[in-house]
Amino acid sequence: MRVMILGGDGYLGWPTAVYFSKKGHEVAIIDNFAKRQWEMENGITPLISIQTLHKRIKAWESVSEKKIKTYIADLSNDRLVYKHFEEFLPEVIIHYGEQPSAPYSMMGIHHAVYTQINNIQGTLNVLFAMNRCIPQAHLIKLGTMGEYGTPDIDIEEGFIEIEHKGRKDVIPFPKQPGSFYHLSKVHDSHNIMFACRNWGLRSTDLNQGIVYGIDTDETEMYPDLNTSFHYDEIFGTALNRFCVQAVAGIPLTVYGKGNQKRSFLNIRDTIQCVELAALNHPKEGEYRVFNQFTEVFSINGLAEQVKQAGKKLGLNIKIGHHENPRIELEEHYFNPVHTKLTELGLKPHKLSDVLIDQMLQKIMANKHLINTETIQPRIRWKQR
Ligand code: USQ
Repeated sequence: MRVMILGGDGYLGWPTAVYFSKKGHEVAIIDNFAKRQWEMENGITPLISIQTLHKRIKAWESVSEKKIKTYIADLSNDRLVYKHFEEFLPEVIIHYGEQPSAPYSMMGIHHAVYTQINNIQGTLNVLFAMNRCIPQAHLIKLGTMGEYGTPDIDIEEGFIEIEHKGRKDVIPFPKQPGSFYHLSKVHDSHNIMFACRNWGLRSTDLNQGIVYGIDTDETEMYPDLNTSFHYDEIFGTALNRFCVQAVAGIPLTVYGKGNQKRSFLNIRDTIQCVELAALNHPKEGEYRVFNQFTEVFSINGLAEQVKQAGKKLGLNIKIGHHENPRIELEEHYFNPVHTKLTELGLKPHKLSDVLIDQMLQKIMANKHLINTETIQPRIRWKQR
């Protein structure tokens, strides 16, 4: 297949690109290096520094003898999106090319507006360019489980059957997201669903949970193939942060009561899920939603697992309790359905002591690189 990865320089985009390349697909990356700019703006870096995209592609070529094409382009530039789609003619587009952080979007008016314009405009340009140049292609779009929020009923996989005043219909599951970032994904979902209905495009919206992990089989092949692993308050996700805090000797930053429940998956399973979606494409005009995660944990449960795994390595880990910088329910019902990827053959890499142990060991080997100043939460959801 010809596979184009939007945001192919990022935490998930890069390992996806090398995986599909290893599998023999023709791969191209589009990226504008915005993530590297957001890092510089905020004085943060990944734990282990990553090479330039060009160097990483060269390194990949030398270990695999496979080529990856690169297009340097901002998705907000519609003419470039059309041009690159016309040239590469992708059969599958995997779209990670968005601002991915909830805290970043909550820093203030400029970051909220930027996140929504960047994400929504980029996706709209992708949809228009698909319609013009490659209407048969399959758009695999990274959405988020956070689109649903935490309602007091089971979360269905994209759609719910409703009976109202004696009539029934199947409609999109209600969305109650918890940040301007998560809202941008909701708006994307509506735009994609409309484009499928209106123009006959085909798309899979992957409502992904919180990803953890440092390596995949391919990034482990050579040091220059590292992906960008963050632990700061902006781009670091809960488990990745807790593992770095454990090694740095900082009490784990559990926000509020810590009884918030969220869905999680290993970075290796992100790639597995995206591959399953790519190999099983939707029909013309079909918009489908997969809830992409493998397990549910409470934040306290996660912190406790890190503490127990760290104990075996001789780490004396404390669990701290912070006033919650976010506005979110800290005790709630949470039971999301996730059967569609399992039906397609997903074999989860579940979280275990062994896995946390591997993460802790890699972080311990790079302990000297931890910048402890970027860990404590400063961005508040409440603006006044
Ligand atoms: N949390 C803590 N302590 C921390 C960091 C987070 O208690 O140090 C808590 C938060 O309050 C929240 C939960 O952990 O309740 C998750 O926070 P997170 O920062 O790990 O994840 P989130 O902001 O929800 O966003 C991440 C990704 C985003 C993706 C989303 C999936 O950054 O791109 O869309 O996970 S989901 O959460 O399912 O919407």
